[in-house]
Amino acid sequence: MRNSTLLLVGSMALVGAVPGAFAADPPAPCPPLPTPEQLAWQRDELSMFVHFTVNAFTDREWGEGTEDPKIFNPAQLDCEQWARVAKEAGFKLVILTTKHHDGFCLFPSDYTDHDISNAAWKDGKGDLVREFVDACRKHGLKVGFYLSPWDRHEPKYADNAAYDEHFRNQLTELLTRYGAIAEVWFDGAGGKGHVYDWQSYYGLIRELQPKALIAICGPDIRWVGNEDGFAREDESSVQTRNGSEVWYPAECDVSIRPGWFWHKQQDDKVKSLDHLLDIYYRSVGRNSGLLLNVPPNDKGLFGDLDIQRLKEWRAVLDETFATDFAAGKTAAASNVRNGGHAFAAANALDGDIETYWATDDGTLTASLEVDLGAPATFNVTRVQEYIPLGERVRGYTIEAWQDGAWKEIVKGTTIGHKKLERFPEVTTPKVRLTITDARACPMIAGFGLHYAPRHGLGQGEE
Ligand code: FUL
Repeated sequence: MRNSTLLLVGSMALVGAVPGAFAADPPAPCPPLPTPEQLAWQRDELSMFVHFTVNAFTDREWGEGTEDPKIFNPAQLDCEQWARVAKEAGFKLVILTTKHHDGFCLFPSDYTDHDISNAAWKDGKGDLVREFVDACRKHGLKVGFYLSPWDRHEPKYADNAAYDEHFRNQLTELLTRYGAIAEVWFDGAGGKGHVYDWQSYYGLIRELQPKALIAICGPDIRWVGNEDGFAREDESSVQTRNGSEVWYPAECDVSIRPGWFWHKQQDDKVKSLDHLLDIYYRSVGRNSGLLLNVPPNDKGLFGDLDIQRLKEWRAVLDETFATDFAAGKTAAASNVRNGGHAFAAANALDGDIETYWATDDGTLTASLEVDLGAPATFNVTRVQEYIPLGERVRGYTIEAWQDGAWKEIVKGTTIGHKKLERFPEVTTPKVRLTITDARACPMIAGFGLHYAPRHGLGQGEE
């Protein structure tokens, strides 16, 4: 009896030590940390922007606010086409301009006549936002709303306080009629000199949709600072706001065409495949979200060339990342937290970003060596940190074993959720990732070696 009790206790301890892994003394958080919504957004990586308003009928980029709502008549509007295209291209969230600077609302608003209920489309009985939301949900996509603070139509815009109330009313309509909204996008353009009561907007959003992220002119997602789709090489989610460090990940917004809105003469000016691949590597591959705009035409449909290009883009990305030469290979590390299995080097190669290789507290530099078994040829590396417990790495290198010595192929600073590097192809049997600088013990959730049939290098400025 005594013996069997001992046996039972012994085996329970063993069971407890194996799969849970992370019960075994994980590193302490390294603040600031992402909220669950920021984390999910970063891991989603891809959002699609849809710019649509009267501009599709007037050939303008910024409507003046004096357009007759009647001109808005996308006779073949098919939000399901947008959603299908977005889904198939790998986007997780779609953000619609529910009101751009011209003030025309794609939803029937009780606070203006400058809206869809005075459009020719569906004799004013339609609600485009509703159709958009339904289509996204049907195809498993999250929904976001752009609502332009700058309003060139609304007479109340001249009076700050009156406009704040008007804007909150419209936000309330959007945030109470259409179910869960993942992101609210506040554009900083235009309206020079106008003072907005941002805090009251944020308060309302937190009250009505506590899980919605507030982007750009908002505290949750940061504008990367250009409209080219390019993040910095050392992009970090750790930023300083009012003297304190906060988690504030970057988003890269860029259009698939020269303009944000559809223009017939730009139908053949859709960005090239190489340009779009370059954008991917310089946004998602630099620890940022990509928000790629695809504007519907005056029929209410995405253009054939835009769709074709997105398909090509997805096909190349799938081909590139479907094969990982490091996956499941033998890994050894110069330091493993507690010396045990829970934080082993192999966790970085298991295809699961919830498991990670970690070092002991205070060990801020360490190497992970991967034996590929046989020489492999690749031209892209992928490194991912386990960001739920903070962003740590501030310097790293990747080396390939060549002619009897280690040769550096990548030297970087930040990693964050994902860092991709491109280079001319390398063939090697062994690779080494070295963390050279970190804010706290590094936690590496993913390390991959890929071969891109093309990766856009050489397009745009590096
Ligand atoms: C800018 C706007 O002025 C453009 O029209 C577009 O909406 C872009 C995303 O943001 O600031």
